[in-house]
Amino acid sequence: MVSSMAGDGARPRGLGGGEALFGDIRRFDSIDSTNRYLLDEARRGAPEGLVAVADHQGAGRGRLGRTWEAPAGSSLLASVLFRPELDASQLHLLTVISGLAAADACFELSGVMPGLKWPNDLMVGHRKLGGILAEADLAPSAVSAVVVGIGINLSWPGELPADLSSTAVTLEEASGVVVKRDPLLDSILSLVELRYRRLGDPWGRAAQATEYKARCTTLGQAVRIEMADETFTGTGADIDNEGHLLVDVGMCLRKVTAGDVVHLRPIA
Ligand code: BT5
Repeated sequence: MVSSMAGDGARPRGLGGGEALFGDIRRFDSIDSTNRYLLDEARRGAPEGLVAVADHQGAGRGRLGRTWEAPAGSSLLASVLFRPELDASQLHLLTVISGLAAADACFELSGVMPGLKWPNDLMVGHRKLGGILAEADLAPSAVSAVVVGIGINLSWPGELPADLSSTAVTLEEASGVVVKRDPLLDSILSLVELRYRRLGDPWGRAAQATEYKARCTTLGQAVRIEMADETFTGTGADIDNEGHLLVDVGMCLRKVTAGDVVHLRPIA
């Protein structure tokens, strides 16, 4: 159910006083998935910049068919629609800039700066604070739309579910600060807009990837890479200009464009 919509003259102002790119925000009390909603809207022709945010998702999605769990009102659950002029090989940069923006916004409002674990996690220590899910709607010859969903745990009403209690964390637990969803969303949207505009030229793309590289906690770590058809180990070595991970496997660097990364702790 849509509980309210911006767009009737109440659109937020963007950078430099212009109209904000992400000014049309659709708010839901409950929905299956904000990513699913925006992908459907994109197929119906919705313009770039549409945002969906929900108090609760009945079928919140993670990557690879996994689920994102969050009690009603506990989290930021939001998605944004991009229609990027990027090659398919550059699309991971949308996850990169969203992670950088989300981490900066968490720091601004709570004082805690989450770490960025490749490819899509916001971490506090070894526990997951948030995750990013980019899903593309590919037209025959080009990328027509990419929806980037962001889930961040703010304050849970009770105990974390048993399956998450050792792996997840909330921003309140990490910082002692109760961060409200809407100011966090506003901050993320304006920071993502700034970064997204910089993706339009090669220098801007390289600069974003370089910043991500400087902040990515996967580099220098012993890692296990889990892909659909293969698992291997190595050391996180570098991030290329498209935001992909390069893993040192001894004889060479292997590029990883998609997959799960497990940070292996050294054996004491
Ligand atoms: C992600 O997937 O981390 C992407 C999460 C994206 C969620 C947002 S919410 C708004 C938008 N709409 C959607 O439907 N989704 C997006 P992945 O890397 O595959 O991680 C998923 C795994 O994280 C699960 O299998 C659990 O182990 C764990 N997990 C689930 N809920 C969690 C939570 N609230 N906090 C921490 N970990 C969680």
